[in-house]
Amino acid sequence: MDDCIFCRIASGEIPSDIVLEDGGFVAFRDIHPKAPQHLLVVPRSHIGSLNDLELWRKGEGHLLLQFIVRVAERVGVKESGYRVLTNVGRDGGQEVQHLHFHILGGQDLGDFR
Ligand code: DGP
Repeated sequence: MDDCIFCRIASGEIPSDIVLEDGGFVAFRDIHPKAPQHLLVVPRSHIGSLNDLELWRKGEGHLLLQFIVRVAERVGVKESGYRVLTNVGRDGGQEVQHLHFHILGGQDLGDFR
């Protein structure tokens, strides 16, 4: 989608601090980090949110989870621990309408949300 900021980041049209990418997914640093390590993982293809799961190919969710673990390893939080979350819709506080998963770590997150 031309006007989707995360599509444009995933395609490389807009520069970002990419830490890992493959054919399906891209991980880059959040512009407003809420933890020492704060990454966003997005699918390259435009999917609005977790609610649009019907757009996923079979097995893509598993690939996504594997990718998230690889990102955690890449930024050095795999063993110390991290949090993965996705915001959905208005009440979930979703600001960008392209499915993305936050990976937060690098400190004791406690009950941080
Ligand atoms: P959410 O509330 O889950 O939709 O969070 C969107 C996140 O995306 C928010 O933490 C800030 C981040 N963000 C928004 N625009 C950009 C951008 O242009 N570049 C980067 N790196 N992050 C962005």
